[in-house]
Amino acid sequence: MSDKKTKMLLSGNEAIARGVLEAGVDVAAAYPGTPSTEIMETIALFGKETGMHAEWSINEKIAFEVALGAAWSGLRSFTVAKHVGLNVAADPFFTAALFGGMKGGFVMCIADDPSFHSSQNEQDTRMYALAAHAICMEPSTPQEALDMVKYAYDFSEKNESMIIMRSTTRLSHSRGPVEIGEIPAKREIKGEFVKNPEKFVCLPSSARKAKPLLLQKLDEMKDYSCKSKWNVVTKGKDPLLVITSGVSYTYVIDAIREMDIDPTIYKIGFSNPLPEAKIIELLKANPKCLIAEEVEPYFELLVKAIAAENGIKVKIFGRKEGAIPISNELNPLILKRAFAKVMDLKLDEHEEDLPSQAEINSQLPIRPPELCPGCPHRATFIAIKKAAKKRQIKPIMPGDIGCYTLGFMAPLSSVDTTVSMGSSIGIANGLAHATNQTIIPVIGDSTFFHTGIPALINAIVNNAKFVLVVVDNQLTAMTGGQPTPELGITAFGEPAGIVTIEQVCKGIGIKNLEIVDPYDLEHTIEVIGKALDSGELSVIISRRDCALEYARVAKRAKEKIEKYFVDEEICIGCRTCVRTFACPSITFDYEKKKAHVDESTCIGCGVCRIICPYDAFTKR
Ligand SMILES: Cc1ncc(C[n+]2csc(CCOP(=O)(O)OP(=O)(O)O)c2C)c(N)n1
Ligand code: SF4
Ligand code: SF4
Repeated sequence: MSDKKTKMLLSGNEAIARGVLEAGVDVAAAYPGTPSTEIMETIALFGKETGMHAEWSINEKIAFEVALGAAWSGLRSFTVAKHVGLNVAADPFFTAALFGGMKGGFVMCIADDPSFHSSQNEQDTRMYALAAHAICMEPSTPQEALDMVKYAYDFSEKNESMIIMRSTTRLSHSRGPVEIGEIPAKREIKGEFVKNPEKFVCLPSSARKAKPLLLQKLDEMKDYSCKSKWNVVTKGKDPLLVITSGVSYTYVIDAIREMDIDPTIYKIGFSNPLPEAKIIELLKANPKCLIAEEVEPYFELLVKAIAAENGIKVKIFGRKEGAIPISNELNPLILKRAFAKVMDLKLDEHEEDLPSQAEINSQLPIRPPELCPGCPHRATFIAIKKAAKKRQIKPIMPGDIGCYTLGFMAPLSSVDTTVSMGSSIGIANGLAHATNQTIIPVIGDSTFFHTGIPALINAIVNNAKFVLVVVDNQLTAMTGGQPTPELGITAFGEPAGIVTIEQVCKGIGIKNLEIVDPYDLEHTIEVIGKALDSGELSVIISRRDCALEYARVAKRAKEKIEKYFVDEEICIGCRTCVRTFACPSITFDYEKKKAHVDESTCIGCGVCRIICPYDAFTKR
């Protein structure tokens, strides 16, 4: 990125990162999660030159607290997470919103994921803002994202409040032209924490005083919200008001252009507190109101309440009412259909009949995600299955969130539950007490550090017995390979302290602890078997680099990877490799009745050699 005032094509995430850098943020902390990850990655790429501190924290709660500590020390601070990350940070978030006291601006960016593109749920961060009485802003375009972030820092400092910057997948990941500004020159970080127990020791007695002050502040901000440049009315001639925000606004614009209609549009950048007086004025001037928003009917519920409280006779349409589907993200066609319904218009026939996204998806060939060729997780799952089968055990395997979640798919069929990060071990605790079944929770290394450790301690102190398998590929693979505590590398790529999983396990008193290499399948099966036989709480760290990362590193170093191939003289066509193991590099030629290895994707892990009962796989 250059410092000159010039236009660049930036994604929403890059624009938010650029806004953070231009705002002169001194401390930024995050835990990765799609669709937000690139924000911190971009800050880490360019932030070092500014003298700022940027870090991948162990989880979102800690990232939030790192930023809060900095803001309370008078520094501009930033934290970012995906929507479910706010659940992890919710405890300090609610209290920080109540007490404020941010002398340095504090912006928390949360990226929601309408349509569940890469998430287990579709929660709406504006609901959190409402519940915590926190200020929430929503940009619509990458340009607005950059400008709004910079503005938010001034606003945060003026009010000593935290600002939520809400993005969604489409804004985060789509690109647009952005006029960029200057990034402040390199500087020393020099904040100072000034003691103020009334403000920073958040006790019931001070909370009781803080709450009415916060509510009053938010109430006063409603007027400000009415005048804010981020809440924009575009007057139209048609007797319809559209209230919208974020990326939905851009779909509204597309839809009205294509339909040649002219409603009044109220684009809201301040989602909390709402510009109530302006909404009342606009509702009174229009007989109908369509609300276009993602994800929940947040505006719809509040606007309906405002209309009812003020006795305004206006028909309000939206997601709850049914003009717009209640779930999944919007697009211009969904809005055209909504406009047609609300304004009693006819769409072109083909638009009336166009299949929905769900209908289109059901017509497409299914391309489920799968573990990469040579992924060590596959070998670990196979080892668990083989060890259990030998003992005629059908274990229950609470899983977790990471690449290894894909272990739920056939033929591995090895993940029985997935809820939230860290919950494999938590649920294993419950299952261990509730059943007589054999419990084998499986968790990734990043997830172990994120929220797995307390649940493992819980097992020790409550006598829960299970065999925990930590699939340790030495990075956070699912979100693109961010470092874990075992790597000893900061977000800037500088050397840092190391914490290993075995250190943690030994430290908390795990007695049965083993480290295995899943590519050494036979040894791994043996070790898992012994742990199962012991009936004790055991931890097995199954450690081997992520295969994708291994291939990347080898490519960069111009190292040749030795591939495997199938010796057709030996292969008898039993299909054990494709049926039970399913490495995507292995296919089966039904004419020849022989297995085949795609050498372009094979990473030479050699596990297929052990799987094949006839030893048909061999090195090229
Ligand atoms: C609370 C929360 N934060 C972030 C994410 C995004 N995310 C999904 S899996 C994952 C970590 C995966 O790393 P690891 O456990 O090491 O497994 P791997 O993908 O490397 O196999 C992250 C950060 C999430 N789903 N939930
Ligand atoms: S990215 Fe790494 S951990 Fe994830 S599936 Fe591929 S090889 Fe396995
Ligand atoms: S060696 Fe075998 S199991 Fe490993 S990637 Fe190649 S084909 Fe797949």
